[in-house]
Amino acid sequence: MIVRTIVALALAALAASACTTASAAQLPTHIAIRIHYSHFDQTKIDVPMGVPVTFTLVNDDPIDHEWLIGDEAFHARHRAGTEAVHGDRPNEISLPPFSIKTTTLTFDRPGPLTFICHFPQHEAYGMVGVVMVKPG
Ligand SMILES: [Cu+2]
Repeated sequence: MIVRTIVALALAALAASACTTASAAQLPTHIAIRIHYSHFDQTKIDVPMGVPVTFTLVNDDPIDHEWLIGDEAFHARHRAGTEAVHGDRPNEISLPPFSIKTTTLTFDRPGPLTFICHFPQHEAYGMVGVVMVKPG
């Protein structure tokens, strides 16, 4: 009888957790992305809309990379190389070898954005990830 009660409690706990969907308020606002062997260690990240989200970008490679986040039109400009050299824009981060940089962005629209390293061949090699902005 005791065992049956414990099983019932465990099932109830499982059902309760399964019903809990992550609201935007519960999503992380501090995210670390590590680059190693020319890959991002996370490629699908959910973030909340309308609040500052801080990204810590760690380049563990002996070569340069970059972390550029935006929509398709933004990436099309970077692929074509018509965008100016990256300055201090918070969505365009240059990452020298073995560097760590932090940037904070507030996303004001829901939906997916892509982060890509636009160094030659890096996108094709797989340096691509998606940030999904979730409304609150
Ligand atoms: Cu790269």
